[in-house]
Amino acid sequence: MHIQVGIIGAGPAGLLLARMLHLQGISSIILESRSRPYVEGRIRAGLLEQGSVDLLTETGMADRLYKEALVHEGIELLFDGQRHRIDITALTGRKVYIYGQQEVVKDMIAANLAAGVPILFEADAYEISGIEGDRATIRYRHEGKDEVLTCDYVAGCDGFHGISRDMIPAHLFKGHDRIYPYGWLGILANAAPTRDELLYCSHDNGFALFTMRSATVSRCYLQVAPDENVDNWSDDRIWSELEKRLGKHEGLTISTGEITQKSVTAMRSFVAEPMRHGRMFLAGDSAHIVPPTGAKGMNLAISDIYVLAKALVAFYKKNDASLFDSYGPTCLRRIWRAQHFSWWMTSMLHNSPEASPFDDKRRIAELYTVATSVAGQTLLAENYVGLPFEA
Ligand code: FAS
Ligand code: PHB
Repeated sequence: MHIQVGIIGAGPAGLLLARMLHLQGISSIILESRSRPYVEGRIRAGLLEQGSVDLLTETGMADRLYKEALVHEGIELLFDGQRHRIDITALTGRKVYIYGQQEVVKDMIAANLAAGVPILFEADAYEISGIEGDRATIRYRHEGKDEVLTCDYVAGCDGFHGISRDMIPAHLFKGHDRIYPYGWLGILANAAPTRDELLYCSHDNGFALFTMRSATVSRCYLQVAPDENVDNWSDDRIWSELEKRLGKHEGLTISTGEITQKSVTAMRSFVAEPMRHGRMFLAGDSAHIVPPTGAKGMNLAISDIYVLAKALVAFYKKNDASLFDSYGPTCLRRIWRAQHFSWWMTSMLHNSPEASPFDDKRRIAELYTVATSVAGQTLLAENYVGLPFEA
């Protein structure tokens, strides 16, 4: 089978690309190694930047989001026994949307399938070849058989553990990595959110984040050791530690409930360069990973695709391949800005076991500097709502 664009991965990156290409009459197919229920049930991100919502709207995939998402205009930083609200919408004119990644993925899969875009689930790509030639070949395993797909271009939307990044020749590849000395224990619980906005808490015991998925479902995170065993954390221990790290603040109490999901995620910053080699493009987590504190992972995947889709459309519609060359540099400008913000939010809010007493004091002073100055609040807010997409 030959197709214009072969997409590996049915996460936010791959699904959005397929949709944007279809809307321009460009053919693609998505190869996804997991089952549809697995992909639609994967609990991950939960916050969408305004730019991401705008793009989902433009591509006709935001109907349910507008009905179900929680629209937020501010967040709170809690530290040193104080609460500081940052009015992100007053400072930037933009909002953020609380809507689980699994819901975004469901909407994207439904839109693509309804339009007849082929998504092969349980189709595991194991080889990409020909990307330096006049057409690429993807070999994959599907329904017990080895299959072959040829395409003009390959979109490596296969996440951090996919195969596409390894197709960049070693002598050209540069990976930039930072591993953090802590991770997050995340829970989903049938419990009313502690507050109707997100609470970012820096406490002597460690960081805690109180967010939500709806008015009845809480999503909370606790800083833990990077290799923490989730089995060490009973529901009671989780609620008690969340209570401690929230601190004693008027009007803030935690309502507990059934914890329906708990997992530990290690933290890293990673950027792969280049993001394009020949006929193959990396997009989303295959090219970069951010610590989740700044809620940038899924949003960066979406902004990569905004650039990649424009490049492919320019080629197929105007025979203009110039945006292929600028794809990587254009994405990387925004990626590195998001990497900085994610590192900054993470380092400012988490207690590092590698920090000296001086570092800890300086970190709290940095939180005061940000929280008590309009300039500091604006800097955080501009990055939090998402920097503009570059064409
Ligand atoms: P994805 O990883 O979503 O999708 C890649 C897809 O490719 C997967 O479905 C995979 O099965 C498939 N695939 C891989 N190899 C393949 C092969 N060989 N053949 C076929 N298919 C293949 N981001 C936030 O903003 N906030 C958060 O709180 C947050 N929490 C996270 C928690 C966890 C545990 C993880 C892993 C990530 C989290 N992220 C978070 C980041 C996450 O949301 C990603 O940024 C987002 O999923 C990126 O989307 P994609 O690039 O599409 O990659
Ligand atoms: C989430 O909803 O998972 C989330 C929200 C905001 C963050 C991090 C994670 O800063």
